[in-house]
Amino acid sequence: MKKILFLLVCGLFLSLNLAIAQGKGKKVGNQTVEIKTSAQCEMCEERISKALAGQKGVKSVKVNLDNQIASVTFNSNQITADQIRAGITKAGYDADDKKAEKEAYKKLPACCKKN
Ligand SMILES: [Cu+2]
Repeated sequence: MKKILFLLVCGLFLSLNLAIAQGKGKKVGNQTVEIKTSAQCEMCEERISKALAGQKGVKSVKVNLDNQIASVTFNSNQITADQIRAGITKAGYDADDKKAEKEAYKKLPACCKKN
């Protein structure tokens, strides 16, 4: 009986370790994050793309103007999703719950400001 219990505990421990290892594995490498922005037009799209393309670790940026979602693929070893959001706010746009930096927002052309 004790032997069975011991094996059971061992098995549980092993699968737990495996799950943790897999979780860690997922964090490494390229990831895509979807960020809700306040982009209004193609100029906004370009501005956000340029701002993010200049950040180390950012692989690609796509801004969907229909829903204002920026899909950003990045290397999580080099940059975090929060750093990407910060890059968007620095360009003058909202990024999820983070508000655009006021100074950058003021510099945007009138057509790019929020209605
Ligand atoms: Cu615009």
